[in-house]
Amino acid sequence: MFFSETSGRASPCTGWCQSLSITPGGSLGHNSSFLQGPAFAPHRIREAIWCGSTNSSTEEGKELKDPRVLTDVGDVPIQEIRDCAVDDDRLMNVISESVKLMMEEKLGGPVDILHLDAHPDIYHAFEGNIYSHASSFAPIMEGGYARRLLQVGIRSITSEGREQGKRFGVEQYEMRNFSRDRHLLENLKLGEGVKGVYISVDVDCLDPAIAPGVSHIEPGGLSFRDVMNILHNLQGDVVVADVVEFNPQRDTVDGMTAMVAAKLVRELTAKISRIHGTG
Ligand SMILES: [Mn+2]
Repeated sequence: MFFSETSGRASPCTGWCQSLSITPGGSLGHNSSFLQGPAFAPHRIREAIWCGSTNSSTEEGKELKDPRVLTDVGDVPIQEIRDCAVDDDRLMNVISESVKLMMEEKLGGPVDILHLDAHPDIYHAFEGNIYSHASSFAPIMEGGYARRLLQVGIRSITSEGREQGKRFGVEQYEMRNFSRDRHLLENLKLGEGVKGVYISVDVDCLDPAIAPGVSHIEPGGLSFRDVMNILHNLQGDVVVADVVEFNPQRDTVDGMTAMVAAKLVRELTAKISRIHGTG
């Protein structure tokens, strides 16, 4: 699932099914605190996934053209529904119910969440907005939907972000300590005893030199290979994933960040699929 806007992440039931990776996009810009360009992301990511400059095999040898690995079910028409004057509370229900239809069997209990982001997105209500993209993880933790929340790539965090992290027992791994934490993060084992693992990737976890097409440019981030190592080596039953905050309006003319976001979707889809790769 690639949501352009992190508000979509606040639903505890969003995600891909496991053996069949369903990939709905969602476009929602109005809860963004700065720019709204991410609303255009799903279309650009789709184009980049199937771009002729690369092939349809993932790094570990899974074939994306196999519908058991990737099935694209289109977008949830979030912005269109909002244009009909549907308010945010009801919008959240639309998102939740749409995804519940697709993955009912995977609901009904907490997960472990691996969250890659420059920001902890855990304000109670950023600028008074509980649906702000900077507040996604507060309702998840308040609602008990996550047993563990690991935040990786953090390098823009306020005292409130740290306090909220302590309050909810969040494991916050800050970039300034990444060389110390690298071994641990590249050998994670999560999801045992709960419903599985939810991976949420904000594209700005990456260094902006690699992925400049984001609204909140924050130097000093992860390399693409750092992220791949963390994801490929993760041991656990990954049941849900999202890729958020790619802003095509800030991308390079050759669409570098679109390719980065697309590769994240490709590799995450493969991680969820139970089909064995050839790599
Ligand atoms: Mn972020």
